[in-house]
Amino acid sequence: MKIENIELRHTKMELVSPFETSLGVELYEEHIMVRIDSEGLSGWGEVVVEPSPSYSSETLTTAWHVLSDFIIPSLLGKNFPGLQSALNQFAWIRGHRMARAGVEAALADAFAKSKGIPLSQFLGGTRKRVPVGVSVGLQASPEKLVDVIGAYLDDGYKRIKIKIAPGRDITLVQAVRKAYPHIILQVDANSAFTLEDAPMLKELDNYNLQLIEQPLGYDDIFEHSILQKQLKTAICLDESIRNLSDTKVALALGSCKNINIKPGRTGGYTEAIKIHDYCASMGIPVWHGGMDESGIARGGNVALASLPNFSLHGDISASKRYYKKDIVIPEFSINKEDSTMSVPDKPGIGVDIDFKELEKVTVKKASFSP
Ligand code: OSB
Ligand code: MG
Repeated sequence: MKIENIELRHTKMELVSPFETSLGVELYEEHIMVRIDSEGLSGWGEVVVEPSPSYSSETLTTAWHVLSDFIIPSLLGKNFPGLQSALNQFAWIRGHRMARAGVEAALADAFAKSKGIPLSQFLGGTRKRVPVGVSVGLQASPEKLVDVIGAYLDDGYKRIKIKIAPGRDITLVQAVRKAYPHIILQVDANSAFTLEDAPMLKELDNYNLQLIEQPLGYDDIFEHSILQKQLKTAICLDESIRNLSDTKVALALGSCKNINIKPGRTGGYTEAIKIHDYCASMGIPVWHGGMDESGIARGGNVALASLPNFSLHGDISASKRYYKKDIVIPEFSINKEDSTMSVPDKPGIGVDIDFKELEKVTVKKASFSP
């Protein structure tokens, strides 16, 4: 496949409601869309970075820089027999995993389309539907949180994740459990706590949570192993797991019992699949995380989540849970009867780009040719 042209778009899409976590409040999602043109087709990817280095150390500006000055020049005008040979061109770059993942996504979409197969099949996926849930941000009050969750349950989501933060932890879990004693419930702290909070975290054992996501430091693995020994509830790592090596350390130390896999965080599908496969070999279930993506990345997420060990419900929700209007056709929706999302069966990411809508949300555009 010959890489003829690459286009970057900085996009800004308004969320249907503010998304608050222990890291701050988001009103908009600003990501970078990557389009790779090759032999009459286009592959699409999304760099799931944020404007500020809060969830990850990358920013919109660092990603734009690394893409335009290093990754894109390494690919332009070259001909690649397969995905790995293209990835090898920029494998020397350290870090910048979200930037790399957006390009790997666009390349994988292009290769799958050139073969005429769905991305799911290209990545080794085996399922037609993947179990999904919803990630609910911090709300103004516990009562409001209960109401917001009620609306998502009505929409068909059978797994609810709530964000917690210091001072907004046990009280929220108590309120939600009282209102909904039997739902699959899990919490995500985004690294807001320390080992000094162990007594409160131990109390969470009383609420039948599916898991506690990333309670401690964003780059910690060791202290999570100390905490996990004190808890009955499974710890799930998100931020701490960048690659297969981190996964091996975390499982060897007993730092977690589940892993949230996001291709943006791991530097792309290839590393994500290595983590998935290793976890499968160790009997550790994984699930697919989310970064409030547009439909472009969502198509990739659903495809990746169709691999067999993504057995827990993912943070993969319908387009309308995030945006009034998505930039793909058709938009993503869920199957209410079983809280799943259907894996598209058209070639590549399996959805078309809504160019009119994409143009509306584009803040800045750049085109690169050999
Ligand atoms: O920690 O899982 C997280 C969104 C942005 C950054 C980090 C996280 C999240 C979410 C949203 O929880 C998941 C989604 O896309 O629905
Ligand atoms: Mg998380």
